Amino acid sequence: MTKFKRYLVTSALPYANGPIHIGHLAGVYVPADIYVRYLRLKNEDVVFICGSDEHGVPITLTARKEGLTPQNVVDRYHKIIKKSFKDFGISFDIYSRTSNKIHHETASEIFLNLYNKGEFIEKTSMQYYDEKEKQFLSDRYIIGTCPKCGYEYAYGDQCEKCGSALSPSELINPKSAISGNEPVLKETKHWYLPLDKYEKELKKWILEEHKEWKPNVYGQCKSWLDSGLIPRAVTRDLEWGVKVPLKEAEDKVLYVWFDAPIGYISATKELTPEWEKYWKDKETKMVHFIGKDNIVFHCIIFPSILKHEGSYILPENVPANEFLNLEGNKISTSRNWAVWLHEYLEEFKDKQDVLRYVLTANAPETKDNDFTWKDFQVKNNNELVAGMGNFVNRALVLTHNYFKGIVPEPGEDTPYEKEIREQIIKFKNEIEKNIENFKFREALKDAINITRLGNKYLADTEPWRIIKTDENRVKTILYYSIQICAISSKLAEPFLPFTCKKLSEMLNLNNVAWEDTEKFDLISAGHKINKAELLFERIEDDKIEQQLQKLIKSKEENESAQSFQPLKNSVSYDDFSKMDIRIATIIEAEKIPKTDKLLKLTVDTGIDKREIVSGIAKYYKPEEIIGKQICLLVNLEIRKLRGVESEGMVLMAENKDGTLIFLSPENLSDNGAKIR
Ligand code: B3M
Ligand code: ZN
Repeated sequence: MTKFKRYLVTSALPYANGPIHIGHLAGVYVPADIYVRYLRLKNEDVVFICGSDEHGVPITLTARKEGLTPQNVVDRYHKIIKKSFKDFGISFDIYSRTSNKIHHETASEIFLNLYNKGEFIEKTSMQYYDEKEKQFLSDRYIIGTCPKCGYEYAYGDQCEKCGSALSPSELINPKSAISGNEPVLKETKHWYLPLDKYEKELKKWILEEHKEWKPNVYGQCKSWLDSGLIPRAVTRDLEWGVKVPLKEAEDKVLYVWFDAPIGYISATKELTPEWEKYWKDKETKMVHFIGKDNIVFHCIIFPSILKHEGSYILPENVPANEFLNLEGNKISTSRNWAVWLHEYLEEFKDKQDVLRYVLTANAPETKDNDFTWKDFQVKNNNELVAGMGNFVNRALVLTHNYFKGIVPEPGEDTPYEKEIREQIIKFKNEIEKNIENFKFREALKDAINITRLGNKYLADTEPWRIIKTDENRVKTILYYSIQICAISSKLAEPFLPFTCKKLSEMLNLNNVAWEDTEKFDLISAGHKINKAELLFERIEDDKIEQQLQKLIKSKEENESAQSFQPLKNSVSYDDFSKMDIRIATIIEAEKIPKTDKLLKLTVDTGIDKREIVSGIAKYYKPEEIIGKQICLLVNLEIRKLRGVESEGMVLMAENKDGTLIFLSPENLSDNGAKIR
């Protein structure tokens, strides 16, 4: 297999903005761990790199919502994530984090190398700015109406409802996600990676030299490249992140997707002083394990950074998986529709391998797939307990019962035993081929077929029926059965590391190498095995029902919470008393041209008559609201909306389904009456 001297395996750095869930595991971390464990068993020189991705706007929004600093947020989740990976057996050589010093130094250095080589385009442009918060608004910091589908809470970089990629300038009625104010446009300078300039070399590198990449990865890269690449800003007007190492850019940071992949490099530096042989030597095979939403960053942007920095190698493969859904719905952190790893480890103690098995057997390797708790139970009970578990238990118990736990001297081989020897070699070769081609579902099938073969062998030869009449034959059968257990404890190890460790202990077996399995006879006659224990236990319906109820409850909670924005931070009475809210009467109403959302109202406030623009056109017809008494915030700064100077804000109640209704006094009141 080895065409390379060593391996550098990275797996996507999870955002330290929430815990790990089964979608992350199935998409990225279980396949990566299988691959690395296999390489180690083949005595390859491999480093397995990961860490927390701790920059980016979502983290700062979480911090703001919870009244914390971004560092508080990333400290909390870095700890949870790192522990849950360790407890689940994801065997990173290092799990680092991008808020640490070595990463800031490494990312700044690479930025400066590119800057000094003149790679960046420097461009000044007008960007949205929140004058109240004194902050530029990028990505998730700005919300507005999606120009494509009309969704009112689209972000500056993406509409979550229709999935369109947006830029802030496309939003209708843009508002700051921080203050709610309408932003102004302000000049700012950023540095752009000239991806358009790199398009030709990327086409050659990917489309010609890496036709072997998985179709879903190759296809996505091809469509990106065919649609033409444009320069991409690699700096942001934000505070939280790696500071741009340029005098003129003190108030800017590196775009999170510029710095995050460099986190692989900084983590390797932390791991070993020999980091450069992994990152700069052509005899290293670099493989990135990621989810499909990260393909462009790992196949187009990061390789461009590495190539044009000039001293790094490029990835040999990027075997991205598709997405795993949960009970037929998309997994969602914000809607708490997920199976969280740290909770699974609590509720299914010592069942790490059951989840590893199910997530590998159902891995979304070529298309999205679904996880259901019923299937989890069936796979555990029918494939692990009744399959591998049952065979191992019978082989060891019968050896104890008939030969006091001493592996017997085998008699003559029959064609059956010859067939078993040949079959095992085939399984081993298939497992190796499939792992090396990132086909872990296929590889797992053959790993489990080893003990399936053992179960059939016992069922066909029935040693318990002939022990009285042909003990010699039983010696051969149990000798072979113990060898099959020993081989399984090695060839299934990349997939089921906890189970295989337990099985090796039961067999009183150690220092078996992967290649030894070719010899078949791993355990000699006379060897004493230890006590037989169950490798797996059944999972009963009530346990599964509990999990389903938990999901239903979280769905109900989110349905109600979903439509209500989370409570805002508390305000002082002084702050509140600054607002002047009065009863007013609508005396005229009309639609504003070119928008189906806004009405222009003329209202009588008891003090004056004024014009107000209000986003209620979807809920009220102009003619039906003349004469209506409303609550009006009269001392809001004047805002120009669609050419109309709006002198105040009509207070509306927003229902669960998003509809808006007026707040009107229960009896006719004086115009100008103060709301207190
Ligand atoms: N933090 C994970 C995500 O997009 C992102 C990966 C970074 S890998 C350098 O969910
Ligand atoms: Zn949309």
